[in-house]
Parts: sequence; structure tokens; C-alpha cells
Amino acid sequence: MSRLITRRRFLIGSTLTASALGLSGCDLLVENPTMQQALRMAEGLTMRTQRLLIGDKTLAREFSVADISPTFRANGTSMPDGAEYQTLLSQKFSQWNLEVGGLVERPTKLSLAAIKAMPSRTQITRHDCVEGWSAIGQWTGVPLAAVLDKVGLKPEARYIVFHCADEYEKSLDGSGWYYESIDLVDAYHPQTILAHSMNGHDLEVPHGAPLRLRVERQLGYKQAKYLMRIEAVGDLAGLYGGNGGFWEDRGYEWYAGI
Ligand SMILES: Nc1nc2c(c(=O)[nH]1)N[C@H]1C(S)=C(S)[C@@H](COP(=O)(O)O)O[C@H]1N2
Ligand SMILES: [Mo]
Repeated sequence: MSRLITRRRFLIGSTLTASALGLSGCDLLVENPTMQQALRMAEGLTMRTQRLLIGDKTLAREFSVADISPTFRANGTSMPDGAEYQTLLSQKFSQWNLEVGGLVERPTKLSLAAIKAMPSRTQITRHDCVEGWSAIGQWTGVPLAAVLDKVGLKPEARYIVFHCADEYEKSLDGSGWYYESIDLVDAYHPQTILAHSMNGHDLEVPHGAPLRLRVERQLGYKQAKYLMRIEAVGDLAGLYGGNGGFWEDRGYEWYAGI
């Protein structure tokens, strides 16, 4: 399947991998099956090695209030332009719900108020974007584990998928929606939260209002903003490009360990 090459995709893709390999653009990489297989094997190795070395429950470093960056850049989408999101925003997210479904015993919808009423965790962590910038921010939200316990995962569930409100790459076939996924080790990690607040106030639109994922041992593109729906699945093959995330479908690693 051939896709339109957007300028953004070319720029980001090429700085990430193609330049390191001396290729002229990420499409060379993305369309070369041998290279793809080699990358995915190396990625599996990285994930296993990292988990062997640091363990499943190791915490990402946490910082103090004094370390919080005075400015935290917004990256990727900074304002979803779809009508549905615009309506929800104009109502201050009073009608927004997080849908939780897929391979769960009790599919549910959670309002923002319900999410804010759940036990929360606050953490000050460093966000590392693959493009080469970092910022320290304070995040408050409900542990994903608490949400998953509420709905009850079915035994076949192996990944949690995060569906977002922004179509990052406009396309006729709808393949450009931002989404992400993590496995159950990261889903149940104590620092994996659905954050509704940043630096002590409600999440602002550029940073993913009303709710975003924080999965602190991975890179920036895993931190899905504008959450609309969470889905438990047994494998990632049936979703969009099959690689578990918007950027993963465009050549990035699925396990983006820092
Ligand atoms: N829905 C959505 N989530 C997203 C993105 C996006 O474009 N859309 N960009 C990702 C990238 S590449 C980064 S670095 C971070 C940026 O988060 P920030 O805007 O709060 O800095 O969000 C990630 N999550
Ligand atoms: Mo990023």
C-alpha cells in the first residue's frame, strides 16, 4: 500500500532512522521488508534486554517541583480540528466520556468528573521526544491499572490501545488517526497514568485535554493525547497499519524505551 509522503513524515522519519542508516528517506526503510524485519528483531531484543536489566517495575526518575520546566513545548497536534472534539471543547468537556471496551468484562464510559474522583497519582517526570527535545512536567491522573481493574480484563487481552481525537494525517481511507498501544507490563506499571492535570491545573488543549496517557519509561510519541477510547486487544494486527501506533505504522519502534 502506498501512502502520500507528507513533509512532516519525511522530515521526522528521516532524522530518526534513515539518516542513521545512510538512507535518503524513511520510505526506503519502511518499504524494505528485510530492513523492517531486522529493525523489529532488534527492537524485540532491546525490549527484552531492557526489561531483564531494569526489571518490570522499575520507576522512571522523578524530579522535584523546582525542576519543572518553565516552558513545555507542545508537539504534534496542538488543537484537534474535528467537529466532535470542537463541540466537546466548547462544552468544557462536560459531555466528554472515555470509552473503555474491547476484551473487557464490563465495558464502560467514564466522565471526566468520574475520572477525577478516582484515586490519583502525581509525578514529576522528564518527557523525551524522539526529535531531540526534553521537558520536565508534573502530571496528575488516575493509574491505568485502576481503570483496568474497574472494567476487568479478559484473559485474552494482551495490549491496551489508546484512540485519540486527532486525525494527524488527513487521508481518504481514515488511516491517519493518532493511536498508540502498550503491553500489560506497562499498563500496570505504577507510573502509567491517564493524566487530567499538568503542573497543577487542568490539561490544556495543546497538551492533550481533557485526558492523555503518561507511560514514563517510553518516548514522547507513546504519550497519547486527546484520549477518546481505550480498547483491550489480543493482538495489534487488526488496527490501522498493524504496528500498534500512528508513528509505528510509519516506521518508528513500537517499544520506545528510554
Ligand atoms: N493524539 C496525539 N498524541 C500525541 C501526539 C499527537 O500528535 N497526537 N504527538 C506525540 C509526540 S511526538 C509527543 S513528543 C508528545 C508531545 O506532547 P506535548 O504536546 O504535551 O509536548 O505527544 C505525543 N502524543
Ligand atoms: Mo515526539
